[in-house]
Amino acid sequence: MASAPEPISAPENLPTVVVVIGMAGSGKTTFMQRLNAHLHAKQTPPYVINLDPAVTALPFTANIDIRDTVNYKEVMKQYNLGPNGGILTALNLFTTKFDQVLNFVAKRAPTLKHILIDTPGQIEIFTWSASGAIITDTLAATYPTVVAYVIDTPRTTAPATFMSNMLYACSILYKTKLPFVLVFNKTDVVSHDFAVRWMTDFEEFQQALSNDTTYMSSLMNSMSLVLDEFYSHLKVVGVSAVTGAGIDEFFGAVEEARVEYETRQEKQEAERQQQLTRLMSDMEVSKGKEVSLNSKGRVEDETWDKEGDEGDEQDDDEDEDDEDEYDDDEVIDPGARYPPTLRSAARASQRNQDAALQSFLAQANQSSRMEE
Ligand SMILES: Nc1nc2c(ncn2[C@@H]2O[C@H](COP(=O)(O)OP(=O)(O)O)[C@@H](O)[C@H]2O)c(=O)[nH]1
Ligand SMILES: [Mg+2]
Repeated sequence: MASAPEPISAPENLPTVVVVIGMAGSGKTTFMQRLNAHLHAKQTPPYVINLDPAVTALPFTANIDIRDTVNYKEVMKQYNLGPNGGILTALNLFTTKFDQVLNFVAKRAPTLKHILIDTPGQIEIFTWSASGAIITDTLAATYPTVVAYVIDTPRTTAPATFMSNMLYACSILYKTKLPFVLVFNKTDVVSHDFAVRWMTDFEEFQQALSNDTTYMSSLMNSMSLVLDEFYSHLKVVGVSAVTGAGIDEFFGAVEEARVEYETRQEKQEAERQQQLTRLMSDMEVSKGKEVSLNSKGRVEDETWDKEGDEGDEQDDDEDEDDEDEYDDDEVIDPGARYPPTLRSAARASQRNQDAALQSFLAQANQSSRMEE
């Protein structure tokens, strides 16, 4: 049986994982090659993982290649599947061994700055499969992980294509919940300036839409309002995987995204600690006795007297504010024997009983007077 990954060094020494995702043909693999070459030139070679079982020739050397483990064409034959089913099944089979991949990575992690991951050509095979989620989640549980969403800039110049690409990116952001860098690739063909303008200036996008007279344009009009919020969480860079333009900016954005990941982790850790402290203090308060919780899940009041023989002075004082109708002069508080959450109901019930008793006594008095 495979063993769990070995513990790794301090968090600040952990390498950043960059998961490269994007539509088929957007240039993920070429971009990977460019990143790999760039990091080699900087004397900080990355650890490279290829998760695309259908790529025929990889332009870089991968440390781990899915094709060494599964042959997707064999998978197609064996399970009688088409190409997409074959790729998906190959990825699923590979994921069953992903703990071993994590072990390999963990051994090398102390000497690394980056781990680069190329994903299958067809985006949905990675983003909408259980395997894709398992792979990103297990990596993100240990390493600072960033998604690089690669966009084919020359094919995104039409407002409708731009919008659908952004919606797809948005769905991946919410699915992975990881820091996100939008990479406008192929800027050697078309500059990504138009995209930046559309993302920062709502009116400019509206202007571009006004040339589109189809029924789609009104839908996109409202969608662009929704996406405004999404754009504010993004880091955008324009690159050319072929010429190498913008790669430094890309690594700058990855660093920012790493900081974002760490801040989020610290916040989550602080929340976990807070909950634990609260739990410990609640356990200390109750000492194994039954306690009542308020709507925030906190122990309501540790001093309530379960037996109710003697009402707790201080306790009653505290309750005065929220019991404005209640008569403070009464000697015995009917609510005192109940846990705080039930007190006002108990008091109301007692008041009803008192009123019924009063009216019964009044009637009895009247009838006895009549008899006299
Ligand atoms: N002009 C130009 N072409 C690119 C660039 N990046 C990738 N390509 C081309 O886009 C096509 C698809 O690239 P590939 O990396 O296989 O895309 P993938 O399916 O996302 O992995 C190839 O023909 C690449 O040569 C770029 O920056 N500029
Ligand atoms: Mg590829």
